[in-house]
Amino acid sequence: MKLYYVPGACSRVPHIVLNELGIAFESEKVDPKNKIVAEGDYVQKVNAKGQVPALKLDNGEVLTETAVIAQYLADLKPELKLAPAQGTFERYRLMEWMNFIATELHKGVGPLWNPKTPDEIKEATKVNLAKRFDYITARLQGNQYLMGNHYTVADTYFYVVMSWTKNLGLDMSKWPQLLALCERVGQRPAVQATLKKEQ
Ligand SMILES: N[C@@H](CCC(=O)N[C@@H](CS)C(=O)NCC(=O)O)C(=O)O
Repeated sequence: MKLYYVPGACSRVPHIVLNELGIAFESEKVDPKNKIVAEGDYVQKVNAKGQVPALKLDNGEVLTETAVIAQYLADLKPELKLAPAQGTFERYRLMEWMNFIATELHKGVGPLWNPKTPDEIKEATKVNLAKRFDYITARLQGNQYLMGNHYTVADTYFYVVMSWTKNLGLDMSKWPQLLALCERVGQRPAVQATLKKEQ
């Protein structure tokens, strides 16, 4: 199994999950500019979407989409409970979080990355994000993690997206519970190992 990643990008999510599993895997850094990898052109040979993450399985299949790869990996070692068992209602709760993070947060911060985004759009984006942060804060009340008191891949995804907020000029001091969650996740050995590798 091989993970294609860009340091600090959303591909850090499956990278952390792979380290959580403690299984052997290969990884290759993709240069976001030329997108050339060992096989040749990344877009032609690995992921036609041109994005990371991509996970190449031992049978040659390539899986994409952060939320899906993270769950695929979690299911390889169900005993770690990084995702509730498939078919349970709790699994749909996890999928609800994964979809929310992917669409509202991961893609929600998108306009802030683009230097050409007009200031009023940036401000509207920040107002929208603030509503999402308020919502998550309310959901977190009394809980250590998004799914309750057990760490799951939703927390991994949330942690990675939140790690971009500083660079995006988002002041997170209004949401101390979210910062505390990120702090908790950041202390995990698998996260530390991933940060070291991606440096
Ligand atoms: N829908 C994809 C989006 C992946 C994505 O946005 N990847 C970014 C890095 S965080 C990327 O590769 N951007 C470079 C590009 O789009 O060319 C997912 O959820 O995995």
